[in-house]
Amino acid sequence: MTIQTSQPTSSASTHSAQAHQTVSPVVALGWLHTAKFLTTAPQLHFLPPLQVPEIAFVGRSNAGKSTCINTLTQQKQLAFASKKPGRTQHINLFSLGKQGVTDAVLADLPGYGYAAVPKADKIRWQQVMANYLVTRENLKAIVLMCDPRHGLTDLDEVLLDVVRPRVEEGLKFLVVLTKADKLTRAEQTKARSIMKLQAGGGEVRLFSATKRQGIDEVATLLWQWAHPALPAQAVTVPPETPEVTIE
Ligand SMILES: Nc1nc2c(ncn2[C@@H]2O[C@H](COP(=O)(O)OP(=O)(O)OP(=O)(O)O)[C@@H](O)[C@H]2O)c(=O)[nH]1
Ligand SMILES: [Mg+2]
Repeated sequence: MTIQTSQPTSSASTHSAQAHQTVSPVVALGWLHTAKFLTTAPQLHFLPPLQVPEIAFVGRSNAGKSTCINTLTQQKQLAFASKKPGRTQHINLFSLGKQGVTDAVLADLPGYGYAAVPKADKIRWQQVMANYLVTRENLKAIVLMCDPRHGLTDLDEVLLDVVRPRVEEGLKFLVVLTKADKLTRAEQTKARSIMKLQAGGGEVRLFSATKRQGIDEVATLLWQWAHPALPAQAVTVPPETPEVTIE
């Protein structure tokens, strides 16, 4: 007679539960609210090399990047937001993590496309940003802020081309349609569908800092990207179920 011993909970099944774990917006926002200023750099080589996941906010000048960071982190002046385009001129890093242990970083990048910036400065900045997006090793996700009243600009398209190879290799990508409060419900739905087609498989979310729309959704997504489930190779394969033979 062959008796199958009772199966212990295998680590493989634990892992598959983790891979689909969801997080409540309360946890995701609690994590974002721990944000602290870390450092600022005018150029890529001044940025410290980091091991933790980095999430970069990019987009045209005045799109609402700094405001979005302040809203998600619930801090009025963490990132410099301003009516005057071109307010952010450095790469600013903010650390995140409970109990003082940094487990991710947000990066606020200067916007592009502001007409009043001298051409030489524009070109210099485009090079800094392209370099950052292509070579920053711990870059885990890009959040492209886009005002749906303008849609993707030529420079947004250039950025998409620059990051496409990394997105194909697994870099996470989210288009945040900002200032959704300026659109009617129908316009919001339409803008979202159009962007979904243009985002090349990336995520799309509507967002409004003034109406506090989309905050939970964006926070949850960023938390999940910064806290991925264990990679498959970290899972120990359970021993085969032993068989006990009784003569
Ligand atoms: N109505 C509305 N206005 C917003 C929203 N988010 C940002 N703004 C306004 O848009 C302007 C630009 O916001 P910023 O956050 O400074 O934009 P930015 O993308 O960081 O700009 P740069 O630093 O120049 O690249 C400010 O006047 C904000 O108050 C929003 O959700 N709704
Ligand atoms: Mg800014």
